[in-house]
Amino acid sequence: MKRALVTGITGQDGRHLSKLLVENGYQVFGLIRGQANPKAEMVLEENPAIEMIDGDLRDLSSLIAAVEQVQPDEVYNLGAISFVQLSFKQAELTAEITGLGVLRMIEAVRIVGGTDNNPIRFYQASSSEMFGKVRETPQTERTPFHPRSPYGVAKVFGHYTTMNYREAYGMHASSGILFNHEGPLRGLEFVTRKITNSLARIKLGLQNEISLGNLEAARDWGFAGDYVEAMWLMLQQEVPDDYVISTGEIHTIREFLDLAFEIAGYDSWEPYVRHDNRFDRPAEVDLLMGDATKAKEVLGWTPKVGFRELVEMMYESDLASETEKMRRNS
Ligand code: NAP
Ligand code: G4F
Repeated sequence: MKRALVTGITGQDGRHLSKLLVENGYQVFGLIRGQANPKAEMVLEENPAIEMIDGDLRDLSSLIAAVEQVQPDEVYNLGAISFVQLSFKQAELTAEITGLGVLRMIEAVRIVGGTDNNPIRFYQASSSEMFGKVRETPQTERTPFHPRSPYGVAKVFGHYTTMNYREAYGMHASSGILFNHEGPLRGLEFVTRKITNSLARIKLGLQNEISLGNLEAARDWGFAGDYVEAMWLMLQQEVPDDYVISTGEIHTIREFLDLAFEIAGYDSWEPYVRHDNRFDRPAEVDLLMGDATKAKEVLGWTPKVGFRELVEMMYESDLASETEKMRRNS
């Protein structure tokens, strides 16, 4: 039975990935930070086979202890401050966790090492935010980086650290440069889930409007369940490498609103959406669009869920959960 250690197991991707790994016959260990982290229980309810290990990406000794205890075949480093807007307000903490956290995690893997025949394989959750003010469209593994937020800067550090450990120590370390991926497990702070959840609440008469920032930004949105398969495939390759994971299709926030409100049975979203400059960013990423040709050719990976299906899935899930909450409260 293969053993995997997953940081960020309580996040969107951690929940999808741990499900996939358990289905693939792995024993899964999740790194959990803090005292009595309430999200750990939620993950265990979903997936009782997971074992939780204490550790924090700010604390190298806890990471070494976790790797020593688990003796993993594979480590997936998903833990991060991942919300771009928060990274402007907590830039130092973002550098500490999203940036230096990668160095600590991969250093723990290097120190513990695994056996010569079976070295520990490492996955780093890199991001399309590294492309920022994009130099070309679509973006590939060779597109230069130009990050636009403390989060993007920290991810560039983590990306180059992973590459450096691969080159310097011959480690099996790969980075997935993942474009935005969403789904019902997405945090409510991200724009897609904020829209589908607010829309469900509007439909049920629980809220009147949605406050949003810049509606002109365009993103290449895929389904998180598809993207974690790519993470796993990267670590099954003989040779470690970096891969762009994306759909190649872009939509603006405006287009996301068009489709979501149409699915919910409204003629127009305009009466329900208000601009609030608290959601504008000091520096914006206007457009991200990935070219995942390499992932298709080498990993055999392609996304399965399309844009309409994704928006429908998120809206239907929010409508069901908000209806259930209403029923419980009445
Ligand atoms: P997410 O839902 O925000 O989850 C972040 C996870 O990081 C949570 O489990 C959180 O744990 C953990 N974490 C935060 N600080 C930590 C610390 N000090 N030590 C250990 N763990 C810590 O993020 P996601 O959407 O699943 O994304 C997973 C990874 O992929 C992140 O690195 C993100 O930056 C990257 N990424 C995401 C996307 C995307 O579109 N989703 C695209 C590209 C890259 P707590 O429960 O304790 O808070
Ligand atoms: O949903 P977002 O917050 O995602 P963003 O900034 O693209 O970052 C996500 O994807 C990255 C991959 O490219 C990940 F690395 C990162 O961890 C995260 O998962 O914002 C998307 C767009 C932005 O242009 C933002 O300005 O939506 C715009 N937006 C407009 N109004 C808003 C809002 N974003 C949020 N979160 N909330 C709003 O009210």
